[in-house]
Amino acid sequence: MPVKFPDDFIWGAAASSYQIEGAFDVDGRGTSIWDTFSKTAGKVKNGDTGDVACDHYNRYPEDIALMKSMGIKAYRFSIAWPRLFPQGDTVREERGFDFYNRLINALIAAGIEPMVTLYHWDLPQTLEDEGGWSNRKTVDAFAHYAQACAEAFGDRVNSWITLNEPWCVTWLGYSIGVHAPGKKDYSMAVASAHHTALAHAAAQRAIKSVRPGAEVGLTVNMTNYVNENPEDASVVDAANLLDENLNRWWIDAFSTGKYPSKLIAAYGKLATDVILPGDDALLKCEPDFLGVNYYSDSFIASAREEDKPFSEGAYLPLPNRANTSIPERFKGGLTDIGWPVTPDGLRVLLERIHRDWPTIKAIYITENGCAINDGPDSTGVVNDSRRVSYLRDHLTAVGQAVAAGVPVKGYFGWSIMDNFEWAEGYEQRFGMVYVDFNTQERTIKASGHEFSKIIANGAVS
Ligand code: IFM
Repeated sequence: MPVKFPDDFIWGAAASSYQIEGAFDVDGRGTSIWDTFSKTAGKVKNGDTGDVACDHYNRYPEDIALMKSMGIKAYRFSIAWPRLFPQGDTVREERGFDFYNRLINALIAAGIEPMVTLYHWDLPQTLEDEGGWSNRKTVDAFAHYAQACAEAFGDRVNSWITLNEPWCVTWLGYSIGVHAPGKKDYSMAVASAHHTALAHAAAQRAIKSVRPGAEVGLTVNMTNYVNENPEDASVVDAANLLDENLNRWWIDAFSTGKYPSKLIAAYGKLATDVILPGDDALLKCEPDFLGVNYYSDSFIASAREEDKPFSEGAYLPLPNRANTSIPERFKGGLTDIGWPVTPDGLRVLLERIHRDWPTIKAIYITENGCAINDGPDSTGVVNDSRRVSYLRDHLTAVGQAVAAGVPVKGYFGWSIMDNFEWAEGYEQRFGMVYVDFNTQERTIKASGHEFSKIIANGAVS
């Protein structure tokens, strides 16, 4: 049976500034934490950087034409904060504003709706030098930047995402240290978890103060923690704590003004030191939508003394431990980055969001995709058949959730094109369009053609 989508369903593709733009030192752009991190030896595979990336800064007309030819109706991109405010303060760089004006105008001329993410990880280095997201002052700087964007672009951009994946910003950036700024400091991470939640609400208020009709939301990365051993109470506890850490922290914050209580107890003084009286009211806000990034489910087999403590992965305090390895039954079909393929998990997750946070009136899948590193064959065709299946199966899951009454309003495939995959450099390819990083030639992959077909039919058939 074909899975049919509503006529007004938004079909989009996504990317982010540092991952595709390149032009790192052009038109007055300031240095971001990813410039610094990627140029620090040993941080990114093969020493790759985003200096050139997909050269989208110069090639955006070609990229927009490509999206148009694919039938894509909306494009989620991010603004590089240091292009607009190179020092992270209030001093503007007009050439940065000009670039995003050109990009937005070209999208609209092509009939593609722009959806803007304000923070997809390129923090001005000057702000990081003062503690970055662990410093509460960054919240004010972010609100100022958000308001400037709404003033400059809000006559043409209606949909705004404040931050992308604050969990990654916090835990990968400040505790595990595998993303910029590469800190391994648990207290900085807890502070960042709070400040990114405050930043979302502050930016939403700032945007609405100048564009009351704008649609504003937060994008979170989510998973289902599947309990592989449900009779074991310690696994239940571990799964709950992980769920609070990843799935609930930011959504509970804006929905209720409060964080999940077990986690607050576990963080103890680290949390109570940074959560100030009156913050409940500052955290609470009613977003117009939730952005969900989903790639795969996660699994917990055990939570025993001999398991790895979470704090080695450094996102939960000792003495919590868990074996979170991938079950055998998925190992035959991992994506090239090693993530299991669990399409029905997306339906389960969407139904859970609708059940647990009924005040969320609209959901966009702001990212979904897979790293499959197939390249062109001898005829130049990129037959990424595993991504074709991934796309079809995940969209089927979305369609089932919609049919069950979950208010999913749109789907943005990650990514429109292969790009700089953070600490993995250019080795992992998430694109529906293949990029030859030597020549910058673009080739629509089989999955890109499949996506076009699905968009044209409004259905997975
Ligand atoms: O490439 C990233 C993106 O920037 C954020 N979400 C996950 C993607 C794949 O790892």
